Amino acid sequence: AGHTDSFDYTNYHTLSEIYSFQDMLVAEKPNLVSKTVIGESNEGRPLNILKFSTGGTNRPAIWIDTGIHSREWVTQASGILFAKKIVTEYGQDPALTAILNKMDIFLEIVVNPDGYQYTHTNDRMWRKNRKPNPSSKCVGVDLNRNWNARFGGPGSSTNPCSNIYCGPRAHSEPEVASIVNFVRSHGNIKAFISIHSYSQMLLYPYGYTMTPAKDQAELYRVARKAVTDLASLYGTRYRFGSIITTIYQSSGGSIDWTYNQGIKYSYTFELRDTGHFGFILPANQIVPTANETWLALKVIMDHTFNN
Ligand code: ING
Ligand code: ZN
Repeated sequence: AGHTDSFDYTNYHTLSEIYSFQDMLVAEKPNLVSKTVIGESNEGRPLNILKFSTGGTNRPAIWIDTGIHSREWVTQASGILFAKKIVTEYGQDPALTAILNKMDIFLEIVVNPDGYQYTHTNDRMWRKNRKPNPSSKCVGVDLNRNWNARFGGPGSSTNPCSNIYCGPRAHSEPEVASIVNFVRSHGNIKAFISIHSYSQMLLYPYGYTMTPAKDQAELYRVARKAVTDLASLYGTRYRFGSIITTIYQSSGGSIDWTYNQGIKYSYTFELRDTGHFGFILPANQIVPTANETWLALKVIMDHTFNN
């Protein structure tokens, strides 16, 4: 077994390499990081989350997930870097230290492990999970259309062959249901941040309706500060706003569900780029992407901590 100091953060990694990274980090910092298996995927793979905590019981928490869509490789790669940054910055960075002295951070780096494996072995552009659909030759459910937030509505499809197929019913997929159960049973999650690529956007609810979220003014202000800090590092420009007005209408998405559960700071990122490389972002952009995104995440985490 290696050490996370010598992990190659500048390249994309296989699923088993990501699993061993997680175990290395836990072994190195057992007082700060632990791993919980919240369920298993359709094909039986573990759904791991990392918990960063300095103590307490059921502290207010921040949730971050990457890789709900398997082909968005810069997100899982950035998730690895966020995990490493949390352990190196704790005790060094005053803002993060203050946050972790009062709150926990949960990070699910590979929400869709079956899809991720499939992007390495069969189809680099695979988005959905790998659930066989009865009565169809097409495989997979879009895990970001499977949530109980106008499930099956506009911006999703009931056709199993579609890349935005919502699945047979809300929370039908174990990759989604395990997060739903976790969020419900935890009961004290204050921010829920789900990370996609690509488009360079920071989005907040709603995706299914033009009706503004009741906290829209605050969500807007925090997003503006987050994208400003993000751009301060390398000049990367992000658009921001509600999902429906900024990217497209979409029903059954995760942050619409978490927002309706009362998690006010529900955000989605669309990381680099704006389409030149798209999902096939060159590996030399992993570290800068994670670095700039981390600044935006800290704005959202800091605001959550102070409110
Ligand atoms: N984009 C997201 C998608 O699932 C999105 C956009 C975000 C929709 C949040 C709904 C809620 O289509 C990508 N790149 O997958
Ligand atoms: Zn996505």
